[in-house]
Amino acid sequence: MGSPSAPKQLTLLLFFLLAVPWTGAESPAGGGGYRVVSTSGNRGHLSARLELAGNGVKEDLGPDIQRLSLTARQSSGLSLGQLAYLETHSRLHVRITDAEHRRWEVPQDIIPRAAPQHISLAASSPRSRILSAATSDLTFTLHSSPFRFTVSRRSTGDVLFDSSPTLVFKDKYLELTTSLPGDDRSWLYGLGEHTKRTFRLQSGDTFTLWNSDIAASNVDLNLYGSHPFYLDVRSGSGAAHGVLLLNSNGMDVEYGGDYLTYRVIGGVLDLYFFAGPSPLGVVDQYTQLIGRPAPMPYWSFGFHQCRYGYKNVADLEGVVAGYATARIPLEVMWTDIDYMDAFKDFTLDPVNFPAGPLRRFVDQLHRNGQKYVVILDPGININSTYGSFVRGMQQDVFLKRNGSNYQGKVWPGDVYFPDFLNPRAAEYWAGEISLFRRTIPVDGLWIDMNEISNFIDPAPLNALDDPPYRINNSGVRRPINNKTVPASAVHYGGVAEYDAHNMYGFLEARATYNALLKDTGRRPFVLSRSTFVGSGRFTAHWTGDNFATWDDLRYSINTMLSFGLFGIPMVGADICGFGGNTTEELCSRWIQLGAFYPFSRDHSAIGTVRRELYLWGSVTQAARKALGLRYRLLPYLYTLMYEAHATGAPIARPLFFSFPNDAATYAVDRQFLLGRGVLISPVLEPGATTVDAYFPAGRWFSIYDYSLASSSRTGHRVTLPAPADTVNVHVAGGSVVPMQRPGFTTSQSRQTAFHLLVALREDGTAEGDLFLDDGEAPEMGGARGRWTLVRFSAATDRARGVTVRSRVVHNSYGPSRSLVVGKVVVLGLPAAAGPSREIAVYVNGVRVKNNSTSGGGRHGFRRSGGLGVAGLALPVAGDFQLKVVVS
Ligand code: MIG
Repeated sequence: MGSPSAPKQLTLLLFFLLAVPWTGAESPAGGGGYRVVSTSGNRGHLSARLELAGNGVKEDLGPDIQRLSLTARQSSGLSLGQLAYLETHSRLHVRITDAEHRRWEVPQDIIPRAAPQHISLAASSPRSRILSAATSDLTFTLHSSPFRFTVSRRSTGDVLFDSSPTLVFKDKYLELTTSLPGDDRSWLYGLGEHTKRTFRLQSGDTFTLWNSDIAASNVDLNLYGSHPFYLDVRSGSGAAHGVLLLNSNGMDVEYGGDYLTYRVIGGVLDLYFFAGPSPLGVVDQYTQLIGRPAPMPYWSFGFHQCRYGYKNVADLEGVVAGYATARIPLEVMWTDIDYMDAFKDFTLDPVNFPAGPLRRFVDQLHRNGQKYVVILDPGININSTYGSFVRGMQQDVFLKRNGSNYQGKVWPGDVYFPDFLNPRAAEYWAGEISLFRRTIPVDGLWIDMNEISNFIDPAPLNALDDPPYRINNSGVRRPINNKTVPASAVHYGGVAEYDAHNMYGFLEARATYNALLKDTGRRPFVLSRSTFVGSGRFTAHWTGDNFATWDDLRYSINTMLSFGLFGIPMVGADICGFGGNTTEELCSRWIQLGAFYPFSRDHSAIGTVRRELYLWGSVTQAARKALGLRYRLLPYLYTLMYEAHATGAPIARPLFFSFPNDAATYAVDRQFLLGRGVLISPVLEPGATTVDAYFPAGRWFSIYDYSLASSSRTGHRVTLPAPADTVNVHVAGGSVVPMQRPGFTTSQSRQTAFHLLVALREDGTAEGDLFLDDGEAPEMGGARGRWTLVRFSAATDRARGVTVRSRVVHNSYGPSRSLVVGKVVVLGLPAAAGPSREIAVYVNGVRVKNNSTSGGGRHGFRRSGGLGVAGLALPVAGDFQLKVVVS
């Protein structure tokens, strides 16, 4: 733990500072602010008392709080229970709150973290101070009169955060501004959930965080989730850092290019700075605090088919048969609210989805190696003949207002909402899920409407319903009660909905995850629409109600990449578009992109044209090819899931994650990477037959024909052919990509031999990992889990040969011992002169017979220095050395 007393090499340097004037942009607030009246500190920890300076500001928003406390501390960012000790201190925590009264904060139970330190009253006189651990790259500087603080990066001298003296701290309004170096020097990403035209945050935008059932087809409005976290990349140094405001209250975050202003309607200013300096480092440090992404079952990486409006069991059966006939992989069949009896959770429509036929359908899916997922909404219909309602009343689990259960309206009519802050509600929910699973053994659950969505606008009851500062809800400063439960509703423990609102989806996801875990004993799969900081520990996410438009196809990349930053790597958008009538061409291009969403699901709205992938010839063709490639890449994708779970690394990543020093990658949001080195360059415009792709420095090989698409010392743009049936996918030099053969289901694919695609970088080397486990054990990796991790590496030698090595790092997954590598393809050898060269293959030093090819074969193979060795049977869970000599 990074407690201030533990690490020996921590040194706190205290300096007197000259008062440095704030250099940031003029804050819109003007005036106001605080001054430091006392400070104290010890190693790695600093406290200060602040007092209101002057007469206060913005009186219409309420009186200013007179006395504040500030604490700042450095830590290694290790989570509780971790034994390892980090040499570098990557996290800085700055907390400002009322010195005399407790205020609402995100509960420890939601984001476990070190308790705030008590402030010693025997403090020294006010002075400006620097908090700087010798091993940290982050330096905190406190300026006393007027109070402000800066966070700098020691190694580059960059000022990362520079607070304006115009801090405002009232009961229901907090305002904090930082200056930033400006558009071209500081690139910000994150602050969601919003649909954005670009992945990068645009100066002039305000990001409102207040969970809302607003369709994702709306650009720049507050949507379903709240993630007050941003990643900031400085183009001068290529260094990245992250900033989290850990606060669950509604807020507007205004980004002006050279400043960022938080306007928050409650809670405390609880800021965490993550030092990076690599983008992967930032996400690692961030997810150490908020929790690592939950492992997802292997099957959830298969293709999913859903629709709002499936009519009956026969309709579902027809869709499953349609995929089988068209030979398009289908892993998971879904059902929306249509299956319920009058939209009541845990019931079945007795006419269209009766228990017997539905159960037989699900059993058949399971025999096919396929899975079944259904939707749940939080609202429980008020109806004394409805078991789930009766039990909920008996157990008293519902959200209250004014002393009785709060009554809202959703699909089933009048409803009460389980109060997931109440531990009894989680038990109740688990009981209902378990009962339902006895009838229909669903494999996962989809939780929708959990913002909470309400079809009525609750009238204000007290001041919480109409706070003095109106956040920009829905883009037009709608009241915070708009289409949700009232802010004056009361949760377990007396917590106001005003404070807890943004956490409801998190809490429901946690309850649902725990319910599935308990009932099945297997790794849960939960898909939640609403999310908060840390939701990735329990759930996947889809981007909500997009529209079948080319714009929404494009914007889906921005949201997907943002959720990777938020620690929710299992994310995807509704393929072919949810609302509106899709077209054959749009659907084709959408499956070509969507086949590479970490979570790949086709979904559509009731009353729109059907869009199952077998319905149009060209879509079928595009789907077979793109999903075929996805399934070949399953071992790679699943290994990325392991990496995400172990380190927080997103599965789908922006290009700058692999190329942080190439400033030309910072604006790229029409392409993305899977992991470090698989580049997806989809078509995003109608009528296009080419795609304009950016290739960072190094070698890039086509994954289809192994041709070298780009090889350069600097990044550059290349126009690639993009015929209707093909999505461009390239592998970066330096990657070893483990693949298998495609199948109709992931379990079929998992039976096949591995194929290693070894793409050498210029110096003739490459590396890559392969993670294996049974795909459904609750734990992924870890001390008690059964898993195998193999590290592959390749290097060329002077004798025109190449050696591919595997090293088994961990090996407790028994079945991995019977799996073999059947084929190795190496790209990027010095070009072979002719197709008929002599090739000798040695396995662990012994020459073996095999089918090998150099040059010839596929188009482009020879020119890219390709060499293939097939007919191998190298046990994947044993170290091996494969040497190929070309003479
Ligand atoms: O009021 O369950 O975003 O995916 O199909 C609409 C019906 C409720 C919204 C979800 C969408 C789902 C739909 N739901």
